[in-house]
Amino acid sequence: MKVNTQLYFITDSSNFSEEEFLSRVESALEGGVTILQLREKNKTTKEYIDLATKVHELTKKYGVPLIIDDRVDVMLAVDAEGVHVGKEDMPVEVARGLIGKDKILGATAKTVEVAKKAYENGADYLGVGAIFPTTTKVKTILTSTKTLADICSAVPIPVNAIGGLNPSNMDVLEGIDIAGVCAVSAIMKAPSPKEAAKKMKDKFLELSKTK
Ligand code: TZP
Ligand code: MG
Repeated sequence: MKVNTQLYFITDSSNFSEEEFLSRVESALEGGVTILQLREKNKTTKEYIDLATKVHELTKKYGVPLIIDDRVDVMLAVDAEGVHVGKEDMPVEVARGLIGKDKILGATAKTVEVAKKAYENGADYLGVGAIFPTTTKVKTILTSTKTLADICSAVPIPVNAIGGLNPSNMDVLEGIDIAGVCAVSAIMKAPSPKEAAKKMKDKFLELSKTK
């Protein structure tokens, strides 16, 4: 499945009321997010499905694919466009078998070897990082821009950079053949998610021109 990952927004609902969270999600969508991942670590299955249903209403309004982090069951329950799996989640080939060929499957990769395997096993895109230290709650290690570039050369699918990225530090990505950038905090916690999303997308597009 071909997918536009130029501006990949990953949500984090912690510390927001549901109303504030949904309004921030919509603001980010107005700012030009091209793909959106709902990432919830502390919700019951019912709560995850309820929130995913509401977020899906918004993403559909903006024609943006909704990816569910980790949970194939939640993705199937709300008929979201895809699912993203990390190292400790369901293996890529198992997820692909469950979701079928028409859904989007994303995977995390921190080495060329893992990236190639994920591609061979059915991943449609890869997230690579953390490029910078992150304040978002996640088990991750730093990934060098050299590894990021090597992964881009090793697989034919879109590769996105992730981790601590914001428009003022994205210059380190210049010249690397990424398909897009991912962000949680830079958009989620911004005074205006719409403006933050716009700036991040503009910066990515400016960097892509120099390739
Ligand atoms: N995987 C690697 S870093 C990260 C994930 C989910 C979090 C990125 O969040 P932020 O706030 O954009 O640094
Ligand atoms: Mg995960």
